[in-house]
Amino acid sequence: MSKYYYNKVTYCAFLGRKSWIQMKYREPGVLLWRGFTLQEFANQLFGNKMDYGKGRQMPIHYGSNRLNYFTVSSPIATQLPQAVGAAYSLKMEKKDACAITYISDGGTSEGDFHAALNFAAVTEAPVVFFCRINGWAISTPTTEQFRSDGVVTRGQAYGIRSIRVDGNDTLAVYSAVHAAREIAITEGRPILIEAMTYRVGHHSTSDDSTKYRPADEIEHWRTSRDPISRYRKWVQGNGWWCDAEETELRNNVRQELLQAIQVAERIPKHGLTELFTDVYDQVPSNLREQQRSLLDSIQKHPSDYPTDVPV
Ligand SMILES: Cc1ncc(C[n+]2csc(CCOP(=O)(O)OP(=O)(O)O)c2C)c(N)n1
Repeated sequence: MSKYYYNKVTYCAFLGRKSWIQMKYREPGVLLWRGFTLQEFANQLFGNKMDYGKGRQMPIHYGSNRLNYFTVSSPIATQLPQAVGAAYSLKMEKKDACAITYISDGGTSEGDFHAALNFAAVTEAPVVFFCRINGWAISTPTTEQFRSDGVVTRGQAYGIRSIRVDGNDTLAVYSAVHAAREIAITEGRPILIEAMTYRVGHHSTSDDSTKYRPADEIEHWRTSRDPISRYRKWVQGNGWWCDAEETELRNNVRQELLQAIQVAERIPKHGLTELFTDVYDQVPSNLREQQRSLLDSIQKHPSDYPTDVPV
C-alpha cells in the first residue's frame, strides 16, 4: 500500500485513541483500524488462552482494554446506555475524549436506545451515537421498524444534534464522524449520526435473505451503490492505489489470515474452571456448587464434552 495513501487515511480516520468505543457486532473494522492484530482476532474466534475473554464469549465478541474497546454486547442496544455512562465519566474527569457507540435500525426500537438518548441529552455527555441504517433487521425492513423520518428526527426530538449522511460514501462518513467528535468534545454534548446504507450480505451464515427480499434489490445495491468500488475509484483517480497493489495486498492478507488461524488453532484453551472466575472477588457458594456439578457431569458423561478443554 502506498505510504502516502496509508498515512493520509490513517490520519483522517483517527477518532482519537483516548476515545472509548462501545460497539455492536458489525465493527471489527474499527478495531482493526485501532491496531487489533489478525492474531488477536483469530485468538478470540478460537477462544484460546490468548483470547482476552478467556473463551467465555461467542465468536466475534471482541474486546480490548489496550485499545479502549469494550467487549461487544450481544443483546441489541445494551451498549448504548453504557456508552453514555462512559462518556459522562470522561466528562467528569475532564478528559479530551468522547465515547462512540454503534447501533443499526432494528436496535433503535429497543427501550435502551431511547433511554440512552435521553440520558445523554440531559447529562450533556460527550457521546457519538452512530446509527447505521442498513435497511433490514434480519427479515424486518425499516418500513416495519419505524414510521418516523428515520432516526435523525428522533435524535432531534431528544434535543440531540443529528446528522444524516450517505453511509456508502467513505469520505462523507469520515467528515461526519470527525465533525461529531469535535462537537462532542469541545461543546461537551451528545451527537447522533444516521448513516444510510444497505446490508448487501445475508444477516448471518444461517440466513438466506432472498427468502424475504427481492434478489434484484440486493443486486442493485451490490453493483451500483457499492461503497468499496466508489472509494477505490477515488483513491485510484488520485494515483494513490492501483490494481497491482490491491492484488498484492489481498494475497498478503490472505496469507497472514491463514497463518493467524493456524497459530490460534494450536494454542490450548483455558481450563473450564475459568468459567466461574472474574465476576466476583471471591467465588460465591452458588457458583462453587455449579462448578462441582459441572465437573461431576463431565466425569459421568465424558463423551459429551470437548476433549481439548482442560478441566
Ligand atoms: C435484545 C435482543 N433481541 C433480539 C436479538 C436477536 N437478534 C440478533 S441480531 C438481530 C437483528 C438486529 O438488527 P439491527 O439492529 O438492524 O442490526 P443489523 O444486524 O442489521 O446490523 C436480532 C433481532 C438480540 N441479539 N438481542
